[in-house]
Amino acid sequence: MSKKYLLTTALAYTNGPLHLGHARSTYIPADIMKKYLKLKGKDVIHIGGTDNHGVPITLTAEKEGVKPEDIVNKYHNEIKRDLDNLNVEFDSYGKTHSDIHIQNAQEFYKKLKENGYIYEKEIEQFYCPDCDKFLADRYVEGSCPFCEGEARGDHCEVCGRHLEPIELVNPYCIICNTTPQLKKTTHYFFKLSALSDNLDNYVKNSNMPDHIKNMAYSWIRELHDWDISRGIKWGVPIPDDENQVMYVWLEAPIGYISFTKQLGDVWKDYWLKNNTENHNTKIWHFIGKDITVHHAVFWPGMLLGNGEYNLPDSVFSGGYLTLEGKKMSTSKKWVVWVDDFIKYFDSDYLRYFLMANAPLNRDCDFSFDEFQKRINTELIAIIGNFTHRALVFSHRKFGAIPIVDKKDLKEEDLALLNKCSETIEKYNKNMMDCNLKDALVDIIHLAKEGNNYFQKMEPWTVKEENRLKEIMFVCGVITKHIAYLLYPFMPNKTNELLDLMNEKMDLDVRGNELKKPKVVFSKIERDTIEMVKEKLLKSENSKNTNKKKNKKNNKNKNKNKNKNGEKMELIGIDDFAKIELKVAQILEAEEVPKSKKLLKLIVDIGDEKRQVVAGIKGHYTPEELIGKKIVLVCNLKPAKLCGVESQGMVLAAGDEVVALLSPEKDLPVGSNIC
Ligand code: B3M
Ligand code: ZN
Repeated sequence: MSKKYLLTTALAYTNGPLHLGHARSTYIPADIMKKYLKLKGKDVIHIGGTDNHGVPITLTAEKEGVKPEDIVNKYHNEIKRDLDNLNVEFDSYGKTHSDIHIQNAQEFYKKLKENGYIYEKEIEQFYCPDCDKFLADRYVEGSCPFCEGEARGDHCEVCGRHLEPIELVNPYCIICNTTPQLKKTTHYFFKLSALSDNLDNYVKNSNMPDHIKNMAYSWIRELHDWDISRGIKWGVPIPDDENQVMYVWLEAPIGYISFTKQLGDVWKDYWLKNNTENHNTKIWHFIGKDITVHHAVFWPGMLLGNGEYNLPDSVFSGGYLTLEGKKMSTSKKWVVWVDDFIKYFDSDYLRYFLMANAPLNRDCDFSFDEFQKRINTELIAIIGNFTHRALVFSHRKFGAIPIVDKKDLKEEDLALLNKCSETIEKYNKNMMDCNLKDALVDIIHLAKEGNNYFQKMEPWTVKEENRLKEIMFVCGVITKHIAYLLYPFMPNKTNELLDLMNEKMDLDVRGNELKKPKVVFSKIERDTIEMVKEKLLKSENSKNTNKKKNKKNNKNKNKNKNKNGEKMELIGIDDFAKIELKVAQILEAEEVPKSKKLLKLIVDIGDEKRQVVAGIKGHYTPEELIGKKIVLVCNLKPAKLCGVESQGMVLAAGDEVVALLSPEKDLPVGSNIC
């Protein structure tokens, strides 16, 4: 059965331009895959665009005093400019704020409704009496119930946990600072929970990498129905309800289909189940790892509920990129924008470095020193060195890559040509598994072999012309292989190389006249790196920006950010001694109503009993907690979480798997920990 590949990249929010993190996690890997498949003669298209709805965009517009459309258009253009500069090619690139998408998303919704997957339900939501409006997630902020850090309605900035607005401690409306009230309103829900068996089955049969499958299974086990409407104006209107728009995460992925539709009728050959019976469509989503659940569970759930479309075959999620060892932060200006970077360096160098640095699914760091080192010691010293020497020597001696009869080649020549075939085999396997770093290593190894061969053959000492021709033929073949295999990663440089060789992008060597060689891979100088660092690394970390001034109740925010890779703030033993830790025993445990994560515990700390609220629901059942000995922070100021008072904090560790800390030996309740 023939295959068609449809690659998509996450639709960037039109809320800012692209930075190196976006480039690394999503756009560069997808483009490499697209170029690779195309070069192999496959039917492949890359679909992308921008995500124009959602509350952050309306907030930016409000802050700047302009219409959301203005923000959208500005950043849509900037994002596309950045992608063009990175050489990321699309077959169709769209906007979610477009007629084709709005219509398509509404049709999709109607079909979900027709199939019985949408229902209405009354919920309680924060409402600001001053602004007279319901506050969608991001319009309310407060403190995180888990770490007390500064948190937005849907997410804690400090510990990174997903939150529901009503879980916030001391919530306030971000427009006017008023404390919001809970008020009843009717929302639309998507019956995701009804699809859990189908989803489980789908994930099992998909080709997602194992780590993604495992994440998906754990989410599927805890599937809730999904609140998919918002009482705001900016977005795709819910059909037949003028007061609500679709939650942005419901409509945005439908954009993958809408933007394929921009290509005309061929869209059906990629998406429609009925049209693709005679071929196999591989839909591959490239995304950043923070949106894995949306692509591996929610979106396939929507497609299953709709029933008309093919489901994704795989999801490739790129890890986070830190900058010089610290978490990137656009608000603190600790970020390198693509547009700034490419003023100083060829985008090919960035593509190379970001893929060579670490496997795609791992987090990794961008540092300018490391960038310079890797480019100079790998790319320049190995690949650049070999290809340059091969071309210079052949040009000087013969004016072309000499063509010889393979029958005459010596054993060492054939061994190296064999290496070429082995490299291609390994490289192809790595590319198809999206092991892009390993594929680059394959190319580096081949270039190393080339260097060794050149060194060993010492062509400059070879007098016999035929033998010299054979050696330079072998070097020419390797150069051609390097250019071809490296092309998806470095389209500019490899095209320059082929231009010097007067060759096409394939594996054959035709012996065409060589152009006068020039250095294709030029070194990055120390001075350049220092100058660029000076210009681009300007954090506002230490400055007290006035942005946060009018926020309430967050006095201690931002202190403990070291979890996220930022520099650890050192404390003295006196600071530590301020924290009173005790062994406590859990006497009672129950769920906190309306909260997805909280359990209410009654614990014994020896001389008194305390009520504490812990974010461990889903990781422990109330029953299994009774009797457990744990560690409690006893002198924390009491706080209300979801309306329930907590007089202390239970210590626990872990993200996906959460474990309570407990003394390793059976100690009496109330024992001090120091
Ligand atoms: N705009 C989030 C992001 O840019 C979101 C992706 C939508 S993909 C359908 O990471
Ligand atoms: Zn308000």
